[in-house]
Amino acid sequence: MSELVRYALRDGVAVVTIDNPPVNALSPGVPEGIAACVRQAGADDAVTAVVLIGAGRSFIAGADINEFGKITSGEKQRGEGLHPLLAVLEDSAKPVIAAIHGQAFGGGLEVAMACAYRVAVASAQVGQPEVRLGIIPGAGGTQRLPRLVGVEMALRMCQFGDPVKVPVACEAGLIDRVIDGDLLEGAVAFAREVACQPVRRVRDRDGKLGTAEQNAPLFQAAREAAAKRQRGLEAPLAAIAAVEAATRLPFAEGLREEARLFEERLFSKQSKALIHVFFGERTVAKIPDVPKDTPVLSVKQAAVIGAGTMGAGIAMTYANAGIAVRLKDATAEALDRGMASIRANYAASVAKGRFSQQAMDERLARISPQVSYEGFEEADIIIEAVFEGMALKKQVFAEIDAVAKADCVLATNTSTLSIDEIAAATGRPEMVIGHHFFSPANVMRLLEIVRGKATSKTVIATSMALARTLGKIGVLVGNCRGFVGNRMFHPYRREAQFLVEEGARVADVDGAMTEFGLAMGPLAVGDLAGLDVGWRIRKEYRHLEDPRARKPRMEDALCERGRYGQKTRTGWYKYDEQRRASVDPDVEALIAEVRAELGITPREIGAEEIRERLLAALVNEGKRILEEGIALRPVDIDIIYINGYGFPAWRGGPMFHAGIV
Ligand code: T1G
Repeated sequence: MSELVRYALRDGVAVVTIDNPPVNALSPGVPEGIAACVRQAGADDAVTAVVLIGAGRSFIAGADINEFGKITSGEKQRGEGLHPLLAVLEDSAKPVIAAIHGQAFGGGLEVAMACAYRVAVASAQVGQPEVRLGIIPGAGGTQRLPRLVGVEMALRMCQFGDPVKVPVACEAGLIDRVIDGDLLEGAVAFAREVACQPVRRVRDRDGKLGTAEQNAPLFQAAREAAAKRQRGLEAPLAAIAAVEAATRLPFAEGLREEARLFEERLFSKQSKALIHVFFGERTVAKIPDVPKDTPVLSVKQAAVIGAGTMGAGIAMTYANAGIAVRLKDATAEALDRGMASIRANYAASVAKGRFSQQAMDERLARISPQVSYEGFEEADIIIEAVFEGMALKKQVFAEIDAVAKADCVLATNTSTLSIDEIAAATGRPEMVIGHHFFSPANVMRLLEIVRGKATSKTVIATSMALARTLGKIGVLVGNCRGFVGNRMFHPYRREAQFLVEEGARVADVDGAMTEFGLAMGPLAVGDLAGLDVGWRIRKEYRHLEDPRARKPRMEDALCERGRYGQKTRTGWYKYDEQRRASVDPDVEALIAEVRAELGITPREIGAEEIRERLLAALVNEGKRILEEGIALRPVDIDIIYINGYGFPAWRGGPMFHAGIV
């Protein structure tokens, strides 16, 4: 018995409690402790059955992910993994009942499936999320799951990794009973009920495996879905192959095939990258100079100024999180437009079945459109999302400074302007912070939280906690032009223009990056955002530019001809009514003109050079940002690029991909 796993007797039932906070991961000592307790129960005649339960908030969240790095670095051998424990559970003469609350994920579910029975509270979730780490279940999950729930559901669970709620899992045969009331009490009662009944090991149940004819279309469909929705990812295909092995091979051979596929994935670059991202998403919440116990302000009421695309999206974000939000704009017309876009957005979600009409009505009811500052004095946070001009932002901040209560967080959604300059328009710069949402604000997970020189630690801690409440990934960054994401995006998009001016085809520049795994190439992104946005800023800051620095010419030339991108149906590409892009001969002609003007003789430029130069532009700016302390760590930049700019998570982010960790 160890402090990680406790043993107790209750009405002739051995209760084995795993206590490895925070999530009862199967860290070294835990599997061994469980096995020792099950053996102890087996040797005790007074014991008729065993209940396995987690202390704290969860059953078992899976293998200890920290261990994988030690194995792949050669620091430790993988050994037999969980298989010795699974054998003890499965061969126990007395039935072992897994009692599940919170999560039974990965190895946690695999442990539970090696038990004779599984009971759970309705609020718990089960799943095999391994593919999200670039691996697959490695302890029999792909072999036992189809035997319990059938091939189709097992495939879906192993290929996509989504959690399943207990009532659904019970319906499918994965959970034997849903326990109402106290889980331990219910599990002990269930154990006494089944103590003397014969047990059929899951591995011996083949009734749900179906036949090759029945399964062939399922595997075909799974592979097609992987090609469409999981482009570039290797683990889903390995998960499909492992489940397929369960339908073709005897259990022991299927287990060996799973182990082979697991090993391949564990040592893959994609798994290292995805594990880097898993921990990275948690590391970014740790701010060295803002202690974990920094007081956090409560945010029950919000107010947004500006009902444009961003303001409306931000208001939806708060309403979706259950927070009442006032939405102010200067004119009723602007407000009506904003509210109309919110209603249309929600209606589209209801039409797609994302949520019910009632949920839409509840969210809408949380948004109060208005043209005055009425009620702003009650707001716990005010978010400014007006036109991206410093004069207007300063005016708005002076106004809210006059109405907001003392402990109201004053946030600006600016995407490039100085937080310090905006804060100076108020008498309380310590309450001012940047909350840079990414469009569409109600969809994109990233929230760049920009600290000003005077921003207080409480306002930072409140913002980080609020990001979680809003379902966002909050990344704290320093104040400079473009902060982190947009600042890096600038040289990246500039290099894309240089490549075209030197001879690369527009579609090849974008194609090289979509092939790399980005959702969109740099030029298509410019067309989407509007080339005129950058053009206006360049004209405003022309006087600050280094006259010696090489400047791209192409996007100015496009804008001078009114080719702003999708909004004008012409930009780098031309667009049809459905906004489908195609190469535009006029652009080709303009490119030739610009090359001639610049005295450039075009040359062939291949995908490798394109990728190398664009990624170098991104990473070199990232290095400067780290040197200046604008980003805390390389992983913060990776999380920003994955969640705000479509950088493929399975590449780990730009800095990880460049070997900078
Ligand atoms: N191993 C190690 N640490 C883990 C962990 C794990 N499996 N899961 C969470 N943590 C840490 C996390 O880094 C954080 O640390 C703290 O626990 C709280 O986590 C053999 C091979 C369970 C839904 O993929 O999905 O089993 O920041 O902030 O929001 O075939 O954690 O406090 O220092 O996420 O309440 C499969 C991963 C593993 C589940 C809880 N299992 N975890 O969410 O807390 S591979 C997973 C989660 C495997 C088998 C295979 C979530 C959660 P820190 P948290 P949460």
